[in-house]
This record gives sequence, structure tokens and C-alpha cells, in this order.
Amino acid sequence: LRKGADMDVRNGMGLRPLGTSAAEFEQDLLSNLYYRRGTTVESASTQDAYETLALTVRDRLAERRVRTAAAQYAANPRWVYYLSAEYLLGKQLEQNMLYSGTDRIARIALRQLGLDPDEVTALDLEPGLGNGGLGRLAACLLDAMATLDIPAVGYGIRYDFGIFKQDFQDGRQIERPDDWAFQGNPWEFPAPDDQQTVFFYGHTEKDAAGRTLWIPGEVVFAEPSHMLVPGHGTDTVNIVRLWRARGSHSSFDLSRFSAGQYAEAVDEAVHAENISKVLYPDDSTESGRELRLKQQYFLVSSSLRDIIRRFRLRNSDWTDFPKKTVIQLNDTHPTLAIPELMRLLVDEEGLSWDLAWAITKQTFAYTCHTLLPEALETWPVHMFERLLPRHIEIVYAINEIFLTEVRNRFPADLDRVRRMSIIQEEPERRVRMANLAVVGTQAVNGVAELHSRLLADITLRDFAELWPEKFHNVTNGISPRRFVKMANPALSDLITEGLGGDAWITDLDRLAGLEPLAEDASFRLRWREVKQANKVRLGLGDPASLTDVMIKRFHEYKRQQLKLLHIITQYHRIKQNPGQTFVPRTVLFAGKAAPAYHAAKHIIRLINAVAATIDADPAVSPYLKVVFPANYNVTLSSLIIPAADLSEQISLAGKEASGTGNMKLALNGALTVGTLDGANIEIRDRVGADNFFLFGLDTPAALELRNGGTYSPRAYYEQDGELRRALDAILDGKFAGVGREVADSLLGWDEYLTLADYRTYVDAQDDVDAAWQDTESWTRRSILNTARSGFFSADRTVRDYASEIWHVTPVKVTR
Ligand code: Z2T
Repeated sequence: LRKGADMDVRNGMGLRPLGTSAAEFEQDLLSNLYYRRGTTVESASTQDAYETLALTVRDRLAERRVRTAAAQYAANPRWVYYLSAEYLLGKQLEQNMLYSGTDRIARIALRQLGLDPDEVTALDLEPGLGNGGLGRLAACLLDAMATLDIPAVGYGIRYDFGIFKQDFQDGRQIERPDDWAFQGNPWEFPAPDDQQTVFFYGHTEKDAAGRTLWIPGEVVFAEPSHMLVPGHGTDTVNIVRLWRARGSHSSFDLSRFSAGQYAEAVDEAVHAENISKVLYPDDSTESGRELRLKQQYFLVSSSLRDIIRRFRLRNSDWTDFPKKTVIQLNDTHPTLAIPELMRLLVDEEGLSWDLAWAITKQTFAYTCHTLLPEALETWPVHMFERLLPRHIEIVYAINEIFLTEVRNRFPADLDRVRRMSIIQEEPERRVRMANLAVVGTQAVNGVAELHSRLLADITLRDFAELWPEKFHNVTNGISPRRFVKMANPALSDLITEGLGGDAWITDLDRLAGLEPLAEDASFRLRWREVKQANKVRLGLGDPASLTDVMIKRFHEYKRQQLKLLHIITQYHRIKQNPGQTFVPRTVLFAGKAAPAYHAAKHIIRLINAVAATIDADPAVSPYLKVVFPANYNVTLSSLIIPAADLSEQISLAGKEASGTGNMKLALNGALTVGTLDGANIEIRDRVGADNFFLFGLDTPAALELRNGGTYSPRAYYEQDGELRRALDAILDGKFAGVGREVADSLLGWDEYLTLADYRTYVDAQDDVDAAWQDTESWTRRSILNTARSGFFSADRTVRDYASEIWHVTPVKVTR
């Protein structure tokens, strides 16, 4: 096939077009079963059937993929390359059946062959190649880019083990490895011929011409495979390319093997392959291990070589590189791409430093996802220079030129120079990755309005003073396909009926058309029936009760412990008032804690203990139930979100960069109880203050209380009887003796000011109970949450990136 041929490739090649009928799908299943699995229906295992179904669905998208590649190649456009250490793509089968329009015919065909579609599709696994919000955002943005026909490639790491599987033993979190691809992964296209070489360690030398050479001490191969990223309602199919580490050919030591030293013979290969072995399970914290830095460089080096290979297919002049390429850095994890591109351009391509620096700065953009100081990555200089001896020289050179600019702009401001330096000097020399990312890019963005403002005013203030035009906001968004259409088919059908069409799936502002229906009693009844059915489908708790959900990673700043204090308070009220009736609630927690985050694990254990105590108390259990299903992931989120009545978004103001679960829940008709943090503010602005339960300190008040040193948790404890009772119950061991660490930390130096927000939180929850009792009014508010949340589509997010930061235009794929 000649590259760039813009035609119906299958017809052009004389191939039979793939059919759209169930009978044709059945034929293709049989053919794939025979030729790809080497078996027949009579002897096929369920795994055979699953893999065959996956391949048959995949074939439909492969045809679109071939046409997409041809159209994009012919256009020679400006490409978006999204670099991310994490992707939480979610299950692929259901998505790809939806996007290829094969869901119905696939089920019919399977039944025709005597196979149970539910049994077969149940074998599809979720690739958990991310921790939480950041990884899922990357997946939502890829989905939206494909849907908007933007030529884009995602780059990441194909970890053998994704995010750990969570179990509970005696209420404690235990972790098990997630061997997700053990059975193989039918969604992957290996591309061993696009393998790249990655260097580590060693030293640098200068050659006769004065050019720097890096003599590496270790060579590792990066082998790519890709997964398809189809757009919805378009023929565009982009890809996400994932790298896995392989030992070099010479790393199998035959002489050792022959001498019977079998383990030693493969030592080097095993060592190399460790690079892509496991995802680091940290969320918003820095871990500082050399293997993590190695992973980051592995991703960056192989991806940049691939990007340059692709550039060269159609271009030859380096000055065109930034015209044809924009590389988005998903947080600082891929920031080594900046010195790596400098190294490739200066050392390998022979460009002048100044030209290389101009190209580099124009090419990159950086998204920051945090405000927590402990989440800003830094690497010890000694580790950095041992692993990447040439890159440390380049970082020093970048820093020197940069600091000269700072000194010129702010003469005699030594402290500013110290703060802005890419190298931190005290107490230990470290490379500050966020500083490097700001210096080496043309645009920096935060992920919600408040977050972007705080970045410019506080966290990155010195940089925003130097380069105000570099700073942007792009509020996060979510895929309406995955989190409404797929997760909530019943609500989607009702919305489609209400709006008279399904154009909302790719034009989410159309949800505004539901507003008048909030006043229609029969529509409200059906809205409630859908919510009810989703609760039954979830199968946890009484579907008539208020389903109150807090689903997110466990972190002290997110304050699951505040929700717990409210639960214990409610427990006490019910116990103290026998005979009184209360609004029945099912409180649902789900989420993982980083394995080494002990404070978060104590909170998990206490939740499970409180849940058990309540469950065992017949005076309380009719009104209150706490459930905590293990192993929260994209799949479980898709079951919980459609069933939620109330969304808990209760982080301390100024701590949560954006949140995205908040958007998913509002779009599925949950009302939010929340603080003025992250994107909660924008949600409340849109859905209306009447349809949002606000409580808590705002950011200025929180900063003042914390930094003024006047926060006294004891005073809240002394003054508030209900709070005292809740904390005393924990301290007195009323919940199986569990959780004293949690209470001690709340009463000690609690960074997250939990007790300061307790009273307004409990009062807001009383407002929730009162509002819930007016069923019609609650339903009206639920409908308005959905109707007014169209802004939170990732399609809008991607349009913002495209117009403000990337300056890219779509390439339409035609037949
Ligand atoms: C992460 O999921 C987020 C921030 C991080 O900072 C790291 C990880 Cl793994 C380094 C989250 C934010 O906490 C959340 O507020 C935001 O919505 C999400 O990224 C996507 O931007």
C-alpha cells in the first residue's frame, strides 16, 4: 500500500468490505475463530470466543484506522502528541462495539453460534494503567480528540502490572498485583519494527569538532504496541502507543547459560525489562525512586524518537518541526522530553543551541495537575546525573541562560533567582521538574479556573510575573460517551427521547434542552424510575434510600474523614432518638490508598469498622447503611455514578486542582454537597446555587486560618457537642477499637482543617435531608444538574486546548 493513498483502502486492495448484518458478523466470527485462534465453535473455550469477538470488532475499526492514517498522512497536518505516564482507558470491548455500531449484531451473531454474549463479554478486562484523575483525564482527552477529528497520538508505558487490586482483610486494605495482560490483550497491535533504543548511565565526551557524545552504560530496547482510539460519530480512529522495555539482543548470556548459570544468564534482560514492569501507585505524591525516573526517561526518549521518525516521513526542515508538532506534557512526569529534544537537536542533529532552544520551547506545552507542594516532582542531582549524564549538563545550561534573563528583569533580587532556579540547592541539590517544565514550554495550564488562578498567584507566581502570557486555564472535562451513554444507557435513552435525538452525545450543550422538562411531572417520574433502576443494577443498599457517594482516591486533603464524622454524628442522632424517623441513606465509599500512605489506610480501616458497627445495630440500620465495595476502577465507577443521588466533593478549598468525578456525577443527575474547590465552583456557577449544597471555608479563609497559625482543632472539639461525641466514640474504641490514629490526627496538627468545616458540613447535610423529602423538587434539581452541565464535556476541553494552546485544525476522514 502506497502511504498517503486517500481512498477506500479495502476496496482499493480488492478486499471484501466488512458487513453490517448479523449474518456477516457471524461469518467473520467463524473466520477469525478458525484462522486467528485455530479452532472451531465446537471446541472453542470462552476465552477463544472472547478473543475472537474482540478481533472481529477490532477489524471494523482497523479499516477506519487505515483510512485515518492515510488521510492524516496526506494532509501533513500539525499533530498533537500527548505524553502521559498514565492512561485509564477502561474496558475496550463495550466501547469499541458502540463506536463501530456492532453491539446489536455481535450479540445476535454470538447467540446464533450458541454462545452466551454476557459470558463472553465478561472476559474483557480493564487496563488499569493509571492511578486516578490524571490517568482518566488522559483517556477522556484522547476520546475527545478522535471525536473532533484532531490528528493526535497518545504516548505512554505498557506496564505489565497496572494499579494494584484492592481487597479488604479485617477491614484493612491489602494489595494484590494486577496482571491484566497475562492472557494477552486482543486490543493491542504490536509494532516490533518501530522499536527504539534507549540509553542510560555512562558518561559524556567531546569529539574533535567539539560536539558532545554520550557514551551510555546501559542500552534498553523500547518495543511499541498501540491500541485504537476511535472517535464517536466519525471515521477517525487515532492511536495510543505504549512502550514496553526489552533487554538488548546481547543481554542473554549464552556462555553463562551453557555453564549452568541459568538465572545469571538472563539477569541483564530481567533488569532491563523491570522498567515497564509496574505502575507506581502514588497519587499526588512524589516517590523519588530511581526506577521511576528511568520509566520517565524511557517514555520520553522512545516517544521523541518516534515523533521525529513520523515528522521525517513528510518533512525535512527542522524549522518546520514546531509547525507540525505540539507535544503536551501531562504533568511533569514526561518533562525530561525538554532536555532530550535539546540533546537530539544539538548533539545528534548538529543544530545550534539557540535554534534548538527556540524549536524546543515552541514545541512543548505543560499541564499542571496539582497545588500540593509535596506533589511537585524534584529529583536528587546525584541520581539524575548518574542516570542521565548528558541531560544534567543540558539542564544546567538551560538554567544558566534562564537565570540570566531573570537577573536582567529583576536586578538585585537574589531571593527570586534562588526560588526560580531549576536547581534547588538546600537542603540537598535537586532538579525541580515544574520549573524546568515552565521554562521549556510555550504554554502552561491549570485544570480549573481556581486552580489556574492559584498557580499564577501562588505556586508559580514568580514565573507568571515573568511571563504572564504563558499562563492559561483549560477546565477539565469528561467523555459523555463513556460516562453518560455507556455508563447510563437508561438515562441516555430518556435524554434522547426528551431532546428528540441523540446529537447531545457529541454536542453536550444540547442538554440545556432538558430544562423545560424539569417542569414536566411525567418526565420527572421517568427520571426517578431510571435512577431507581440504576440503584437496583448496582445492587448495594435500599434503592429507595438516598444514595450518597464518595468515590475517589483516598487522600487526607480530599477528607473522607469529614464524611466519616458526619456518618458517626448521624449514627448518634439515630441512637439517641429511638422512635423518630430519619431520611434513609446509603453511603457508598470507593477508592484506593497508596500502599505506603498510612494515614489514608487508617481512614479506610475506620470506615469499614463503622460500617460493620452500624450494620450490626438494628436500631440504626433501617436509616443508615455504609457500603465500601473494594477495588474502585473505571468499570466500578460506571456502575456507581448513574445510581448516585448525592455527590461528595468535600476537599479543603485550595487543594483539589479540579476533580472530574464531580462532573461525572452532576451529569448523571446527582446533586453535589461541596466546598468552593477546584471545578466545584464552575459546576455550582452553572447548575445554580439552589441546586448545590455549599459549605466550608473558601480558599482565602483556609489560607488565613492555616498560615496564621490560629487553627485550634481542640477549640472546635470543646465547643461542639456533636463533634466531641463523634471523636470521643472513636477515641473510646466504639468501632472495634479501630481508628484512634484518625481522631488523634484530626485533633493534632491537621493540615486539612477538617474540624473547622465540620459544623457547616453537618448543617449542609441537614439541608440535603430536608431537600430529599420533597421528591418532586429534588427531581427537578437533579434534571437541572444534568441539563446545565454540558460545559463539562471533554469535547469542550479539547476545543479549548486546540484553539488556545495547540492551534491545530481537524482532518476529516472520508470514504
Ligand atoms: C492525579 O490524579 C491528579 C493530580 C496529580 O498531581 C497527580 C495525579 Cl496521579 C501531580 C489529579 C488531581 O488531583 C485532580 O484534582 C484532577 O482533576 C485530575 O488530576 C485531572 O486533572
